[in-house]
Amino acid sequence: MRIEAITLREIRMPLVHFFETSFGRTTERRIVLVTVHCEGVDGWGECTAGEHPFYCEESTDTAWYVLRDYLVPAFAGVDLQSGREATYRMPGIRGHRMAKAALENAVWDAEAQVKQVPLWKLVGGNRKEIAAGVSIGIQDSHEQLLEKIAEEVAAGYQRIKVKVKPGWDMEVLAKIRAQFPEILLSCDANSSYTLDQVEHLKQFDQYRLLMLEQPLWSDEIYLHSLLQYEMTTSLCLDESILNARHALAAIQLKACRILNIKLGRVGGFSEAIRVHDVSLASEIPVWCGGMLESGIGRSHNVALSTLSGFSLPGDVSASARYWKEDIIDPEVTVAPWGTIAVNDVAGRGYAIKDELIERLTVRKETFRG
Ligand code: OSB
Ligand code: MG
Repeated sequence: MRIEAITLREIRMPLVHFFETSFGRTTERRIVLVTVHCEGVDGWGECTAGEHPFYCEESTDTAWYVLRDYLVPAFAGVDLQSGREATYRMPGIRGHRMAKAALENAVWDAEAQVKQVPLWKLVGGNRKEIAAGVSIGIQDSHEQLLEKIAEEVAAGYQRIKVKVKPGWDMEVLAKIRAQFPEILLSCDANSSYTLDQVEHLKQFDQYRLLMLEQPLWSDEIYLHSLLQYEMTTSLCLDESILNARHALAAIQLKACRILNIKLGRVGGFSEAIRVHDVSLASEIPVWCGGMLESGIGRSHNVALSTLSGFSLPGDVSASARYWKEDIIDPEVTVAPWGTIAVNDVAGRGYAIKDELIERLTVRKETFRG
C-alpha cells in the first residue's frame, strides 16, 4: 500500500450549541483533517486537538505544525502494510499524540478500504451496535441544564454525563437527581479539583453516579488512587491515561474502576486497542470518549466502540447534536432506544461529502511522495 500523497487541511465548523467545560467555552471548531491517498483509495483521519492547549498540550496549530513539518514528510511516498505498521514508522517525536493519531487512523481507514473490510472488523470489533451516551456541557443556568437533560433522555440516550467544576457541582446535582432519580448519570470534572478538596469531593457519593471522571490533575495517577480510596463513587480517568502503560499503572494502583479511551489522546487505533486489552484483562470496563468530532472522527469512534471491552455507553452521540450539517453521509444517528447501528460497508462506513468539506476548508496543503 504505497502512500502516493497526503493532504492536510483545516476546516472550520460552528457548533449548533456552545460546549462549556471547566476549561472554557467552545463555539466553533477548527479541525485538522488528514487524507492519505493510496492505490486508488483515500483514507481519512481527524485530529482531535482543541483550538487551545487546555485539555492537553496540543492544539489545532501545534498539530498542523507537527504534521506538516515531521509526520507527513515521514509518510509521503512510503510503502506500508497496515495502520498498525504506521505506529512503528512514526518519527521520533515526543508526545503530539493527537497529530500522530490523525495520520495513523487515516492509514487504518485506507487499509480497511484496500482490504474491502469494515474498519470496525479490522480493528477487532464484534458489536453490531454500540450504546450511546451524551456529554452535556456547563450551561448558563441550572434550568437550562435540566431542560437539556430532559431532551437527551427523551431522545433515548442510555447515559447522561454532565460537566462539573467547583461552583457548578452539588447544587445542580441535587436538582438533577430530584428531577431524574433513576437515570444513569456521570460527572466529568476535567481536572478541576485538588486533593485538599477531598471532603467536598466525597459529597459526590450521595448522587449515585455511575462514575466521576478525572476530578484531579491530568498528570496524577497516584493521587487519584488516594482519592478513590476515600470515595464510594467509581472514579474514571480520562486526561491521565496517555497509553497502555498508564492504564496498567492506574488499574494496579486502584486509581480508578473505569477507563475512558479516546483515540486522539492515546495516539491512534493501535494504542487504543492496547489500552482496551489491558483493561479487559483486568476486568475494568471502558467506554469511548469524544472530543466534539466531525463525522470523520465520530465514525472512527463508532468503530473503536465495537471492541468487546467497551461495555459502558460512551460519549459517541448523533452528528445533529453538534452540526447543522455533518461532513459524512449518512450522518451518525441514534435509535430511540439509544444505540448506534454499525454497518458493513468497507472502511469507516460513512461516505465523505467532498463539496461541503471543500467549502469549510480554510487552509490545505498536499505533499507528494
Ligand atoms: O473530557 O470528555 C471530555 C470535549 C472536549 C474536551 C474534553 C471532553 C469533551 C467532552 C465532549 O466531554 C464529548 C463529546 O464529544 O460529546
Ligand atoms: Mg473527560
